[in-house]
Amino acid sequence: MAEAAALTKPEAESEELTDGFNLLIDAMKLNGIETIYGVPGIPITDFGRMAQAAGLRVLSFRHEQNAGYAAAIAGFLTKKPGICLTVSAPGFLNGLTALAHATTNCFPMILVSGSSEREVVDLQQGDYEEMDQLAVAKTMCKAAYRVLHAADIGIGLARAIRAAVSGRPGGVYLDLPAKLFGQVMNAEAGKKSLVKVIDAAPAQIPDPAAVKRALDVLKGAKKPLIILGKGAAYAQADDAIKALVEKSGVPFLPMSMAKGLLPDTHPQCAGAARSTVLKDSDVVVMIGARLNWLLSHGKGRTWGDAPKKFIQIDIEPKEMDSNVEIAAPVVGDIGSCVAALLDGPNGIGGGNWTKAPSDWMGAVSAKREENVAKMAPRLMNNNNPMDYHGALGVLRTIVKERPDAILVNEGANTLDLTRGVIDIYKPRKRLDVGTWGVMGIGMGQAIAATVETGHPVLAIEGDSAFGFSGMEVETICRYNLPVCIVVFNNDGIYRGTDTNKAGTDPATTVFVKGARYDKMMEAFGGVGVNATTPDELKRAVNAAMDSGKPTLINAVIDPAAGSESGRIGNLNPQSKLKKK
Ligand code: OXT
Ligand code: ADP
Ligand code: MG
Repeated sequence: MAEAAALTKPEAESEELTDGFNLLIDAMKLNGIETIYGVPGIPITDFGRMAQAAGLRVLSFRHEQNAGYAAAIAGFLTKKPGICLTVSAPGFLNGLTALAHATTNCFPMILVSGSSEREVVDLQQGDYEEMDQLAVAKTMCKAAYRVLHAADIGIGLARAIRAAVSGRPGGVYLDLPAKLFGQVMNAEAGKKSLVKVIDAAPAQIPDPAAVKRALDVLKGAKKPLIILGKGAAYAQADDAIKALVEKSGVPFLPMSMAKGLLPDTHPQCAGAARSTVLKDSDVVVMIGARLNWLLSHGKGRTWGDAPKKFIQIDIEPKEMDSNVEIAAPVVGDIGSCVAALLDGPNGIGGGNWTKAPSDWMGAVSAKREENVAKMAPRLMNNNNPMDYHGALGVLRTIVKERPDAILVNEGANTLDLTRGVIDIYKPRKRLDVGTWGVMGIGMGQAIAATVETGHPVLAIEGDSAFGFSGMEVETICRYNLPVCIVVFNNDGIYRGTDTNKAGTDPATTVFVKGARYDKMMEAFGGVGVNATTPDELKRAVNAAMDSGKPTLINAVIDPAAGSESGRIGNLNPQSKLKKK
């Protein structure tokens, strides 16, 4: 048998032995992995038990997809790969969406899955949960590896870690066939086979010529703009980015998960003047953001007719010119690139640098104040049933008073309006649906956010969005985590008012009317509250954030208040034929 060759035969009865289970645990500990998110079962049940006994934190979820989203966001928050552990075929497939999501969002994550035996899988002889998982995973991640011999576990994990965090971060798959776990070998040889990954994500210093080119382009700008993306939040170069923004005097636009890198209330923040700055700017500095659909691919109506030059800072050279010409590509890690742009007398931090024209910043501020003033009265409304703005008005104050809490957010209207209304004050405090706009990240992100940072979480969830991971309220209660979930319950997807004109089934976008999501939390010993007014909502959220008890508040929202797909209704294809 193939795996027999991998065994180092014990030389004497007294010889100290180790096995695949222990080698994997030792390799993880050696590389500073502290937490595993997963679902137990064949063939990794004992591994979970043993890892827990060895001091790793092993958090068991109710579904692998949620464990995977937890691992992915743990990677974003810590710059270390988040680990998701699953069983073979169905468990592996359940984790795969999260692996692809991690790769798409540039979050480092390793999906570790047990698998069936190679000999049986390759001959398709019908093993328990038989599937060629490595082949399936390859298209969904940055790298995929399989380990067949216990002596290779150290190398396998080292390769997975380095692949996940170096260069552009992403998802990695590690395939571990069942028999690997039980393989024994000499303990000393096993110890020697382990690899500590040195400098897993080496600094990537930009070419000085590229830095000079970028400075020259920026110097010529009359209406410059800095766009901060979640890559900038990931990079944890917070002080350098703040210095770049403030010393340049350039307005900045944070993408959703980059909110808080500098506070949304910062005088240079252009979040509330988005359309204006995209349209009117002449030079745009992209820092860890891609010109994908979220930025209308850098062209078209959103960007106006005036010619624009782009400076782009990114660790991935292939990102340059992906949608439009990049006049000044700066390839490297954000910390090094921003430091280089600030450096020296001619750099942005130097004595020879002239700040951006103040009339431009003035025009941006005026637009911003106009939009903020327009929104203000809507946030104070006390409508019953509540609308989104009335509910968000009170939540906005609660977040302001608790800037260390982490906000998790998903839905359509619930997502888009929360993003606009709730100011974020510190880096990496807003987590959401990311590049794919995926529903279901909510509970996984909430759990990992508090586990990884120790801070409480406020999760603002559309009722549909919450449904994708709602069973994890049991997980939140089981581990007694300080998570307050507010479900914006408008009886459906976008709105609760659709009707089916053809039959007796409900319309495709509506749910049970008057559902009580708070009862789900009560079922597992947490606190459930039904809130019908902004006052009730405020009281319940404050109590939850003060107590740290797992809480779910069913916030009753007017079913007619939302719009189709929130703010991205324009992306919905519609039939030009007469509707039936
Ligand atoms: O400058 P202008 O004048 O233009 O104004 C802008 C800002 O300047 C201004 N602004 C402000 N004004 C005042 N004060 C402040 N503080 C302020 N801040 C900003 O406001 C406007 C708007 O600003 P914004 O938001 O920055 O700009 P804009 O133009 O919207 O930005 C464009 C985008 C594209 C960057 C932005 O919209 C964005 O990031 N969008 C992300 C959208 C997204 O990802 N949506 C999620 C997917 S929708 C859909 O696919 C859904 N599904 C299908 C599905 C999915 N997704 N996944 C899976 C696995 N299966 C199925 C489903 C099932 S959503 C969904 C469920 C929905 O139902 P729920 O019940 O959960 O939710 P409800 O809708 O609530 O019912
Ligand atoms: P957003 O959705 O916020 O616009 P994206 O996910 O589209 O952000 O873009 C993030 C970008 O950041 C990716 O192109 C990725 O390569 C880049 N990135 C991630 N980490 C780093 C880093 N440490 N240094 C430089 N670029 C990075
Ligand atoms: Mg809804």
